[in-house]
Amino acid sequence: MTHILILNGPNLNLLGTRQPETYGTITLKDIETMCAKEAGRLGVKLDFAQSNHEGALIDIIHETKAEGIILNAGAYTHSSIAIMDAISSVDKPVLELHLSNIHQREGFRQHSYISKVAFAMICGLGASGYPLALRAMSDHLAL
Ligand code: CA2
Repeated sequence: MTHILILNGPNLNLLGTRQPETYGTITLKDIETMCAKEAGRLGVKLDFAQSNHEGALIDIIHETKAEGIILNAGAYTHSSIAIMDAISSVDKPVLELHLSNIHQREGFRQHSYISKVAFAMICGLGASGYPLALRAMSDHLAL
């Protein structure tokens, strides 16, 4: 069975509780539930994780048994050469995901280290981007 990890970075645990005008009212738990249903429809095994710590995210990337990783690295997207290097080190397809359209936001959000090592990127679709990313990764792994 295809095995996919959805990994979320810093502050995404706050989704649905603060700044609803930017990030919506759906919680990360709601997104996990949506993704679990989509995984069932697609017949894939899903791991869903979140950490506020750069090193913990890197450990998860190193240790996951998943064949593909969907990564919303949060603000580390724009700063973390270490996470970019971790992705390069594991030789697994990574799909970069963002709730917001980072290209319409502040200049410092418009550069992504993750894009350098991801095969694709979905952004600007809010929570709907998560099940879409799962479908896209499942299709990518089946190729
Ligand atoms: O749009 C995205 O998914 C981001 O990865 C979200 C990050 C941001 O730093 C990136 O530039 C784009 C921030 C996630 C913070 O989420 C919060 C949710 C509720 C309240 C406060 C922060």
